[in-house]
Amino acid sequence: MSDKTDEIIEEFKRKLTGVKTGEDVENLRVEFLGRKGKISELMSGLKNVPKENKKSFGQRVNSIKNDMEESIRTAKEKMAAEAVEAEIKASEDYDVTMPKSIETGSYHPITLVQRELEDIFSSMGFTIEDYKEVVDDYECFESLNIPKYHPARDMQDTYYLDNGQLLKTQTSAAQNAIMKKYGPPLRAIFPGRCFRNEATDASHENTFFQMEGLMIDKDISISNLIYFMKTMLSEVFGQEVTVRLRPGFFPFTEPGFELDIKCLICGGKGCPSCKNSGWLELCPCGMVHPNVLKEGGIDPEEYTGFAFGLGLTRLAMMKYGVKDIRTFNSGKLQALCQFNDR
Ligand code: FA5
Repeated sequence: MSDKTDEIIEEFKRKLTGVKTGEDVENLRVEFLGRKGKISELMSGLKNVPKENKKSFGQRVNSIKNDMEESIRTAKEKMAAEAVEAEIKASEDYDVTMPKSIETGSYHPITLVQRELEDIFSSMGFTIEDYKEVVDDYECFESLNIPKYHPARDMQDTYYLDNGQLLKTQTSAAQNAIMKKYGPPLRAIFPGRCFRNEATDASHENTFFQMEGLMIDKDISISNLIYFMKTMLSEVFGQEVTVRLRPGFFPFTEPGFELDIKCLICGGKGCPSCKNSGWLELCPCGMVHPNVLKEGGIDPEEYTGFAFGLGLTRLAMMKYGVKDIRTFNSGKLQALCQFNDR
């Protein structure tokens, strides 16, 4: 029996030193420790061993089996570690200076300014609201003190749908719903896409973004409005920008203002982006008309408020120096993908 076991042990050792892969180790395990392996075969000789030697024979075979199992486990671990090391070495050959072959996406410049504004206003306690793009006449006009056949409707050439609804021409269309949702006091901004049947040019699109702001509380005055407008603009541009405030008419404000920004494309000299005026209408605003407050369920004797309708797309033009507003809807990736790292 001793010869036979020594022979098996020698053979196992010899073969173990020759293994090169995990598969070789597994084959070796099956050959010696498998169900029909050499150790099982050895164990089956137990029946021919004299009774008094059976115990020591069994112990010896078991000890050989345990040693072999241990050797196989160690060999497997070694192979796995070598595989990881080979992988690490291969990755060290990767050249980080090589040009990236995978193109990554980027945010649209309007999304970038919108997010920046959302951060600025939420830091001042404003909530951010989302609103529909398809609205009805009441939301877009009547609740804003613009009854049917009011001439102010002509300012916004509207896309009507067959069912009488319309594509939102202004983010002000959400004012009434937001007043009813929160009641006073409230501070909210609501960015959104607007649609007007416009003849397009360098500063006019038929599909553009606005961001409405609404603040209602006791004793809100025009100075509050001016403070928020100034803070917003200096944060967005990171520099003082020249603005002018002039009277403006909106049926839903009393009084109403036009806030213009000195054109940052031409520095105020006049160019196609500002229709050669040197100024760009950016953010009309005003104190909320008492009729609009009443329609929103708010008592105008107790509360006042301001609202503004920032031209988000025009703001993006000024911030990023984009000369023609139509670039934003053009789908030209070369133009639109360059603003992410700013
Ligand atoms: C309004 O839409 C009002 N709802 C704004 C408002 C809100 C006033 C709250 C008072 C209180 P207006 O039509 O002027 O106003 O548009 C607001 C801004 O949207 C403009 O100053 C401009 O920056 C932008 N805008 C308007 N029409 C277009 C267009 N066709 N293309 C690009 N931007 C536009």
